[in-house]
Amino acid sequence: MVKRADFEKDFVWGVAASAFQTEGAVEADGKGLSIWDEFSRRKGKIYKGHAADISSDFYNQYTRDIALMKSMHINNFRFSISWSRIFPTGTGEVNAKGVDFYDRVIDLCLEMGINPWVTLYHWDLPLALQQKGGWVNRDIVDYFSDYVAFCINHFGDRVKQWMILNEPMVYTGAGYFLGIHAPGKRGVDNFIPAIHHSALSQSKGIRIAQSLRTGLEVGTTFSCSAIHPHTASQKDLNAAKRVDALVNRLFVEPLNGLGYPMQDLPFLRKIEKYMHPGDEIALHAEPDFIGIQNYTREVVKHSYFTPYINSSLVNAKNRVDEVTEMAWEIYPQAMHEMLHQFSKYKFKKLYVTENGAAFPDIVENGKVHDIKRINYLQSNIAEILKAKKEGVNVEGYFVWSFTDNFEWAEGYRPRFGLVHIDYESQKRIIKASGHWYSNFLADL
Ligand code: IFM
Repeated sequence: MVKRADFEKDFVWGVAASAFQTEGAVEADGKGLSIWDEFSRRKGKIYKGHAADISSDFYNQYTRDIALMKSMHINNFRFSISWSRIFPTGTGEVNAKGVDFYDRVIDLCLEMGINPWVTLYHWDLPLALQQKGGWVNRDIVDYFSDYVAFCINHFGDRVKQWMILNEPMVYTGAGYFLGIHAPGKRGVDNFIPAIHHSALSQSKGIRIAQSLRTGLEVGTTFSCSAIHPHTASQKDLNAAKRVDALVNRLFVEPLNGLGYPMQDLPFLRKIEKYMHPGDEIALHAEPDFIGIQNYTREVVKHSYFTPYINSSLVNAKNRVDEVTEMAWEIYPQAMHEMLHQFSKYKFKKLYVTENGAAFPDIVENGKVHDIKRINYLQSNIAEILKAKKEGVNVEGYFVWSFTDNFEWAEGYRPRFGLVHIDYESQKRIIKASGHWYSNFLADL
């Protein structure tokens, strides 16, 4: 069990969520459509055709949810702003009712003594911008910069912690290379420019936020997985190196001034076509923190037939007895490994801005006894403590997620919440893991 003395007094504990996954109300009060609204309505894209139109209804239930959060002693809430609620077509005229919604959420958090941590882009690009090419079109850097500036100017008097992007590797990879996430584009000709324009937007967004106001903590977040070779053969070791470059280094290294990891990933040379003079320098910024988001590890092997990376994953289901609802191995040591790996870049500080697990919930007599989630969270927190004791400058931890929500292409099947949602009635039940986290926070 982790005790207060184990952590510095000011370690940040919180929960995380995102706009598209929780808000519902996808066309309420002047909101414009996002790429996820469009993609999730396409046939065959989402598990059992689940729709996010209502989700956990945070747009209408936020007072209830924030009060519940408070009752659970949670003092830090990470959520995202939906760009198309603020700018329905991505640019131009502001939608006052959308702004008002986030004003109310932020003000209520502050009234309740909950610190709001805001992510500016958690994958729900305004559809109107995708119609102009989305992240493939370099103009996105300017559109995004304007949106960042608006949010910092308007909300920055009250919100002190900002994250520019959420997991750029995931939305560019799944959305612009594999086509399994919005906007459903495929291939390197989409992926490569989407990478470069996201990386530029990330560093420029950080600089804009830092220049518009003092006293903010401005960061950005990265998905990461420990990458281990299947065997000790040189081929598998090289495969692991390539996958690590793609999964863990692609976005953090240009931000850190190291450029793209082209040496370990030769296909990235294609990015040169999209580089303008000065871009190499522009990719570098000095965030006040970086957020790392780790859930598992991957085991990889050499694969002659996989284009670009000549590597493939060894399915966790074929390696271990138990996996989560996402088919991810439960491997808390990955958290420790990733904290050390990312601390090598010497950013000012690290936060674990997401970590959690999806397991099926069984509701019995109005209770959810999710012991597996409790074990998962406790063992991950123990790994963070270990890394911190070893000198890693990690300063906080956010559970993904506060409530169950819409898990992208997986729909509502995986449940990540500390709080169970009955999607029919919108009833909330604090799971055993939620009670455990609440007691843990109360004891600090
Ligand atoms: O639900 C997602 C979140 O949107 C981004 N990080 C991983 C989570 C679990 O898959």
